[in-house]
Parts: sequence; C-alpha cells; structure tokens
Amino acid sequence: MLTIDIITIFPKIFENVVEFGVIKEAFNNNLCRLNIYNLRDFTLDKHKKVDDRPYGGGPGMIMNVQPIYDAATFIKSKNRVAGKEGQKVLLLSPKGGRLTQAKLRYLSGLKNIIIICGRYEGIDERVTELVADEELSIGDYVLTGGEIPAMVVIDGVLRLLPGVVGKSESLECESFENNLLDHPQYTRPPIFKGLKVPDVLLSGNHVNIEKWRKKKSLDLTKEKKPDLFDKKI
Ligand code: 4GY
Repeated sequence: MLTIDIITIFPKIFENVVEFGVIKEAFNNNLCRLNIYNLRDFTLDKHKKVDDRPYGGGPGMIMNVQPIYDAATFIKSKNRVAGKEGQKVLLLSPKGGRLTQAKLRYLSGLKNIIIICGRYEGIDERVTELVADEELSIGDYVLTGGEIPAMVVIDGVLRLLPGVVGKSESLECESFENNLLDHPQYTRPPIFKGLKVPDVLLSGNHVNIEKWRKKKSLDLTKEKKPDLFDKKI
C-alpha cells in the first residue's frame, strides 16, 4: 500500500483532502495512507522557530535545514520500506523538474512518498543536497508555499492507484499518457442555447464515433499543446 507523508508548518491545510470524491473512497477502502507532520515538532529551537535570515543578506526568511532533516529521518525510519527504491523524498519548488503524467505514474508505483512543503522566501540549499531525492515543480509560477503543489501530487498520484478511478475513466487517462488531450465530451440535452451536439455522437455508429474522437483528440493537441503533440505515442 502507498503511504504519503507530508512535512509542513500548516498541517490544517490538509485536513479536508481525504474527505471528497474518489480520493475519500480510496482512503475508506484502505488503498492508501496519508500522514501529516508538523515541522515545528522537529525543531530544536526553544521558540519552535523553523526559519532564519539568509546568509549574505537579502529580504525574507529561509527555512532551516535541521528540522526538515530530522523530520525526514524520523519518517523514513518509521516507515521502514523494504528496499530503498520504494521510498522517495520529494521537495516541491519552482526549481524542480516539471511534474508530468509520466512522473505521476512512476510515483504511484512507490511504497512511500515523503513530501517537504516549503514556505517563506526559500529553503536552505542543503535540504536539496542532503534530504530530497528529487525536486519537483508543478509549473513555472511562484506560490506562497509547497502545500498546494503537494495536494496536486496527492490527487494526481492517488487517482492512478488500482481501484481508485473506474475502469473506463482509467482508459481515458491512458490516452493522456500517450501525450494526447482528450476529445470533447457532451451529455444531455442535444441542443443548448442553439449549440448542437455533433451529429456523429448521436448516430450510434461506433466506428465513426471512434474515428471522430481520435481526429478531435489529435487536432486539439496539435492546436492547444504543440509540445505534447510532438511527443505523442
Ligand atoms: N511552482 N511548483 C512551487 C511553488 C512555493 C518558497 C519553496 C511550484 O512546486 N512548488 O511555487 N512553491 C515555494 C515558496 C519556498 C516553495
């Protein structure tokens, strides 16, 4: 079973992530586990501080390496995964490699994912060198902390676990793993404010429907995500 461990100074942000939709069902059916750790519980500072001023000067505060190192070490020894390969410590930051569907697929095969959520102006570089196995980014923009990116990883990974999302839907995500966008979808009514559902979808001709969907999927990817289109399988 996959266990995800989160290291954060704001544990409350994660309180509701297990309470909705297929993710809630995944936890109810014991397909995965989520543990939230408060970084402040690991600081040796008597005032529970986990940040300090940057060496060399500059604005803002930097997260200390010590509490993060101790938290990760504690969680690693607690989980004791058979084989180091099944356990990865992730640091979420704009400097990381881009998170892709292929990366989520890889992460979903692990036994234990430990996610470090940064805050403030940045994190001591020694966290990257000493603690994190991999630095990941959810996109080229800057947020106030790693908590929302961590939720992106939780959601994206858990839906790939066997039994979390229904069979038909998992086949659709397979099509994203070909690096193609999904074709347009419609449901009732057949006409809304003058906009009609394409005739072919109402025709009942499944060969034509499949052809239409494949073409739309290719056209859409070429137009909206040319970088993906070049990598299509
Ligand atoms: N983009 N992808 C991201 C982010 C916030 C300062 C380190 C991102 O993953 N994380 O913007 N994170 C920063 C805030 C400390 C994390």
